[in-house]
Amino acid sequence: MEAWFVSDIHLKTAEERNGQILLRFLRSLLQKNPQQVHLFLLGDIFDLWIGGHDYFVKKFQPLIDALVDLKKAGARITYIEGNHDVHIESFFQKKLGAEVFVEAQYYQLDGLILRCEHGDLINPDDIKYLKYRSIIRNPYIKPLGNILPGRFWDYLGNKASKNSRHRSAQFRSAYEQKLVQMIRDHALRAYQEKPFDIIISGHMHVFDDTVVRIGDKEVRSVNLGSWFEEKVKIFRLRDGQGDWVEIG
Ligand SMILES: [Mn+2]
Repeated sequence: MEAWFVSDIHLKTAEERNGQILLRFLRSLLQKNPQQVHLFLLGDIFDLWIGGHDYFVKKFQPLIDALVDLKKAGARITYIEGNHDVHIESFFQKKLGAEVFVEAQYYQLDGLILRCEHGDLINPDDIKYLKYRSIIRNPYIKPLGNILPGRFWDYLGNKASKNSRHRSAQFRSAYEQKLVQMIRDHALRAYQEKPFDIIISGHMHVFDDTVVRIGDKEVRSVNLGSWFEEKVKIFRLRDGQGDWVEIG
């Protein structure tokens, strides 16, 4: 089994650098043995995707085609929504056949227990975001995702992501160590909820791969960082071993 973990690409178009890197990566998975591939999309793959609009499907068509091919060839695709890809199941689950979730999920992979999540609950101090999350996750808001036109969400999302990027860039440079600590503290908290061997998250845009000691147990805590780097690297679990693969 070969599992790949991708998050926080924040694609605005299929044509930009990271869109092309993702496309080449998806095609490379197709060249392997797709029936042995489990692709985890752990949120914020797109800078904005709301609801089941054709608008977004068309906007990212080459990538969608590659995902469809991969699924048809027998790969398993799990998509955990981020805060920029919201209420996506009407396309990704019903049409593409991926498994779509919002909250953390547990998997057994080559004898390891794995916890995967987007990571937007890692920072308990981000009160503003937690409020926003409770609004966009409200079941009464959900239908709007399909009613209001894609262009409207695109406009709103571009405005929102500009603000949040500005904030988070400042936040990051001053508090990167604090973010890393939050990721590790979260691993501890999550372990108390339900034990695992590896926890994999994104959202924080800080790469972190460390061993956290919990009592006499050692668990691996991985944050996937983002694709806003000169070199893109993807976390892979193959035959129970985790490593980072640089792709271009
Ligand atoms: Mn996020």
